[in-house]
Amino acid sequence: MPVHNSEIADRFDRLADLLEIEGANPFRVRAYRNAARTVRGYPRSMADLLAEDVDLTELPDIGDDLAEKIRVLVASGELPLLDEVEERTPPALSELMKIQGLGAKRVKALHEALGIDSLEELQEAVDSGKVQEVEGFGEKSEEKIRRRLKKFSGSEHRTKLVVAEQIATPLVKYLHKARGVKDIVIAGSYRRRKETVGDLDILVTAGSDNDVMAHFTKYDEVEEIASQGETRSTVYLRSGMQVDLRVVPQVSFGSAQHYFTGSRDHNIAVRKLGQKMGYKINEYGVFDGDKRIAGKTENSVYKAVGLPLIPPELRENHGELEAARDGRLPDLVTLKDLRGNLHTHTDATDGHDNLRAMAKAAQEAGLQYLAITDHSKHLRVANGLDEKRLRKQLTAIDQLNDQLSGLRLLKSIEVEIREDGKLDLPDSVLEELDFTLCAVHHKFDLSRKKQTERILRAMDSPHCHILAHPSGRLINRREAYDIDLERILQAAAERGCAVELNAQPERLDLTDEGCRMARDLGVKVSIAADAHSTRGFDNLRFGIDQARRGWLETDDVLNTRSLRALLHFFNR
Ligand code: DGT
Ligand code: CA
Ligand code: CA
Repeated sequence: MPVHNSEIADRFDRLADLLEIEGANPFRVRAYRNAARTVRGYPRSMADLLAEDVDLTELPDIGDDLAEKIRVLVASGELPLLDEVEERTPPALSELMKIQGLGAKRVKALHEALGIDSLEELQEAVDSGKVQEVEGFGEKSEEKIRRRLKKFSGSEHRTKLVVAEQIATPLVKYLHKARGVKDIVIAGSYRRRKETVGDLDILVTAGSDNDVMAHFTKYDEVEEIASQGETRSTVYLRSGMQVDLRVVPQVSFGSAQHYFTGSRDHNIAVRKLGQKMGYKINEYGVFDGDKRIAGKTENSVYKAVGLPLIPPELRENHGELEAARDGRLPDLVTLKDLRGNLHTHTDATDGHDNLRAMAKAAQEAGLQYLAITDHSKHLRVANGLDEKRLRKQLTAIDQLNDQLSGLRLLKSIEVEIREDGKLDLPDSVLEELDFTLCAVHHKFDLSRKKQTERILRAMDSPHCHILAHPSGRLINRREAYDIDLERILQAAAERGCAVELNAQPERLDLTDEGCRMARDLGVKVSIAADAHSTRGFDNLRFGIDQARRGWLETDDVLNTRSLRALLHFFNR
């Protein structure tokens, strides 16, 4: 039974949590967390790589010891060190650490003072006001924990799209082997390319003599069969993911796709439109009385209600029906439209590969320009560049540009925005760059007012061309810092500053709504891989998904421009 990347990553994260509670060496803790991140985000499964004899130490953050642990995990499903550490830690403490802001120390303090061992007990303690009486906690921190507990219970069971893909892809491949299968579509939020999905909704068409359901429930990864019927079954996989599978008749395939892609609100709005025309619309078809007038294709469903096909990413009932009716549907940006990438790290800071390797990978990804944006000096953990090291890199870029054809390297830096809004490097060196990418990586807990002003001040600098990952959130892991995004985007529009849609699948920052706000305010968006290795350019497709959910067209996206037009934009 193959072990999923997400399972391996979860074990490493858990090990890191437990070690942290024990007060282990922080570098050791961080090593496991970094490894977890690498494995979780990796586009291919560790099991496949090992089967192909790939040396895992070539992956970022994976040394000999971790490579060996992964090998044992894949071979046996065991991580013996984790078992050892589990045995000596009080149970359920690591569960508590998933509440943001409750690090190992505070979990330990709550455990020792109140005997809290579980989320339920923590909730009770918060409800009865006991937490604020513990030394080191107060009314404010109790309130914070209360809010986070609430959020936590909501986000816990949603899976990041990239992880859902890793789970869905082999399943679909397996389903294709069932007898009599014709088409397979993953519908639901997955098809709408939402940043997280609650469960997978799979639709299959098949001949009458098929064994789809029996085949499905026999899948290796199935942990529990919640229900099994002739046309519908629900299972839970070992990853925890729920999968609903339906076998639908060919004549209804379009209607089923439409219905199960959702969203629910979009469906209801389409059904109302149909009702006005005297039609009944459901997952089996569009009916005029008893007569089925559409349903074989999705196109036929929309056509029946007088609309063009609406792309799945827009189906949230956020104005897409009106836009379709008025012929104003956006011509959504596609991956092919991207000509370059404006956020890249090399091994000069926290990237894994050198300048030349990154350039080569960008060429292979079909890009025409690539901006090198290593970190600046304030970010010591990432070995940020000071003026001297940056200048050295600029010379290296000049030299490499002389040798390259078809790709132009752009000089830039991901410069830290300090707490007071000043940029982390002097103007004299920023002036030498093609453009500057500005970012917040510390002091996340400023008040909304202060945080917003900090960023506005940074944007006052003539050197702030793009604001990187504007909210700082990490999906399911770290909340956005508190900012007035609308005000920031308005200021960006006034100053001709662009904002980034960071395409790392755990960031996707701007959100879909943020993209739409940027578009409405006329702010250009840079869809950026934030590549930390040669494989990082694959992130761009997740950025495109999110951008499409945010209604972005080619012209709204900065890095669809030709090099010339791009440089012109930076010379505003
Ligand atoms: P998720 O799984 O929470 O990420 O979100 P969805 O959109 O995949 O929702 P899910 O799995 O509950 O249902 C899949 C689709 O089925 C949903 O997008 C629309 C359709 N659907 C489910 N329940 C209803 C309903 O009560 N009315 C209508 N019209 N459609 C529904
Ligand atoms: Ca779903
Ligand atoms: Ca479902």
